[in-house]
Amino acid sequence: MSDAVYPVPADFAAKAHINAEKYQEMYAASVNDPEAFWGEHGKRIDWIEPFTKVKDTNFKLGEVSIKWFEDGVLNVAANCIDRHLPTRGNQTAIIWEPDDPNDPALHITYNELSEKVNRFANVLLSQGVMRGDRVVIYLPMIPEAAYAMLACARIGAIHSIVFAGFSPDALANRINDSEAKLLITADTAPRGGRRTALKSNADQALLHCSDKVRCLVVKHTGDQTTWVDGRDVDVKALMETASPDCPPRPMNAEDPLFILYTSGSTGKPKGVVHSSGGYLVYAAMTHQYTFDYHEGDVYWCTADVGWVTGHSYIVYGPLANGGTTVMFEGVPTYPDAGRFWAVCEKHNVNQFYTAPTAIRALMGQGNEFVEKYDLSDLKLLGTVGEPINPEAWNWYNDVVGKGSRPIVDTWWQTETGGHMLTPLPGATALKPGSATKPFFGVQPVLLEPQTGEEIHDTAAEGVLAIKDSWPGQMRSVWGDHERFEKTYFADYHGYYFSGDGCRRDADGDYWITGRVDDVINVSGHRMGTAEVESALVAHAKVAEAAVVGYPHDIKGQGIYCYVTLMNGEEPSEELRKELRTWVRTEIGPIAAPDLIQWAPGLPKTRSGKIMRRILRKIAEDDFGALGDTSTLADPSVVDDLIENRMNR
Ligand code: 6R9
Repeated sequence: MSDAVYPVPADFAAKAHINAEKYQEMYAASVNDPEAFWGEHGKRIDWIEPFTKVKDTNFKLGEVSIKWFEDGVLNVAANCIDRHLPTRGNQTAIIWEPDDPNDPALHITYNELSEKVNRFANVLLSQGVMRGDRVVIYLPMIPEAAYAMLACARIGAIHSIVFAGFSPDALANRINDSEAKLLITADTAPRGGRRTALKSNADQALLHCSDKVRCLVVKHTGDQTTWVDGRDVDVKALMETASPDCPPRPMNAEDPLFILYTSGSTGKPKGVVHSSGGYLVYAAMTHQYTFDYHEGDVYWCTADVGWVTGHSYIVYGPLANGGTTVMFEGVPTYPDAGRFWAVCEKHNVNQFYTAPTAIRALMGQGNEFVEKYDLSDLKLLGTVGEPINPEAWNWYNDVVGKGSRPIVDTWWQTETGGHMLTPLPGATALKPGSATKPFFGVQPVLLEPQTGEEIHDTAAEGVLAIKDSWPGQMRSVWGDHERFEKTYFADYHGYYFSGDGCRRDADGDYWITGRVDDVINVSGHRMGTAEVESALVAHAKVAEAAVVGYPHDIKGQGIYCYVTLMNGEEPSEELRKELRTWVRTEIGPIAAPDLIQWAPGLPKTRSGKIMRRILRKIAEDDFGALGDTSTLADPSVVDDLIENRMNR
């Protein structure tokens, strides 16, 4: 924790959309009269039929229902493209920076984006994709990913992006859960000089899906792939002959725009459903105000479109605002640890948004990688995905920002659609490690974890919940509204429960302390420990497994696995490697265990529940504070685990 406070630079405040006074005034208006506030701000996007109702939301368990602008009619793609054409058709919409810095970058204008998206949309129609159909997108960071998203939005299809780092199994599960009609993938995906065989992953996944699922393939690298006639379709070839004109389909505000699967505390990822109208209003408004985005700025978010950050802050928010957004195919350390800064210099980036894990990794490589480049166009820096430790914040501030660029630490979730707690750079004093204050319309509360009572003292700690709805909120879990209610509205009645713990200081600034459920955050990626456990126990030699997070210098949290082997199986280094590879192929490389401890037994209560609290403490090498172990069935198990712990 750090006590430093960085006031808003006066010159920044003078030019910013929102200064301190305006924040106070608008925030008060947003919570005192949400109808009036959002009725006004809902007009920031174009409506084919204007809405007459603003808000109809209910957090009561059993009746949870969230609707914004419900009788409004719009098209999201038209908002991100068509409405900009008369004034900025020749302005760059997307700057695409390839993995290999020697390959040319692309500058895609709004006119060009329009043509590509229209053609892509016509290809989707020609494949029989209709309004409301699900389309799974399994693409790397190439312009076609944005074209595919916007093409779906144009015809009213619901996209579901699966991160290109996920395994064939994970992909198949998501195709099946959403009952998708179509999969869009690419031949191979270059990243950091290596190539991932995406199409071959897709082939494997499709073995487990209905044979009606078609596969559109973007020939990106031209690498050889298998080809199934009648199922596989060359998108680029079809786009060439498709009409460049596809009228945007009028959609209701509450029609789903996309599904995005995310990890929770139980085994199966949830399909988070986002709306068209409320989501777009919220993504656009947060993008403009949090990053203080101005006409003509070049903005870069380094996330992948496979995560929610890529949805809201590479594609929908920036394009709805008529901005210029950078899309980067590569990784921060290829060809060397200066790549981010080389790209910032090359494209004159004004706002730069990344994850703490990337900052920590680059910080260890030395300042010369940053200092080589001219970063004078940078006006603002941002972070997202996990708490940022003060060392990383200070390095980001001093070395990258030269001590003069505000850093916005944005707390939000797949479920929230957009920023919830964040400084507004012209309005909010910064504190390293704090996401500071709520965005307009967001009413955070701290609840007593046991009783669920709202804590009214300013300085306090509790679980973070949100009172009342905001337009970007998720609407449901795909195909399972009951699970939506149970996950977010059952533990604490009348609130949206975030799953995060949080502290509020005497100034009313919020500090996220991390998840309070069985979700871990590895390099800013959310993972349910239960998912890793079910992958492990699916291995023939594993009898039982328990997975927890532990502090990791670069990743924030690492994956610590306690594994009990089947009778007769012998632990070995080889088996450790085998299990690691196993989990990688079951879920994907991001889920690969960091540490595997052989556990002859796991600490359990007499009723057979694994006591994760204890396992967490051992993994944190903090076993002096194990707390109450009196309910353990066999306390001697714990001594053995401590004795053989991996993280000392
Ligand atoms: C956008 C995104 C959400 C979880 C969230 C929290 C953690 C995100 C954070 C942060 C501290 C921040 N988180 N931003 N923790 N400070 N600025 O990351 O969505 O992948 O759904 O993860 O990430 O624990 O609950 P998602």
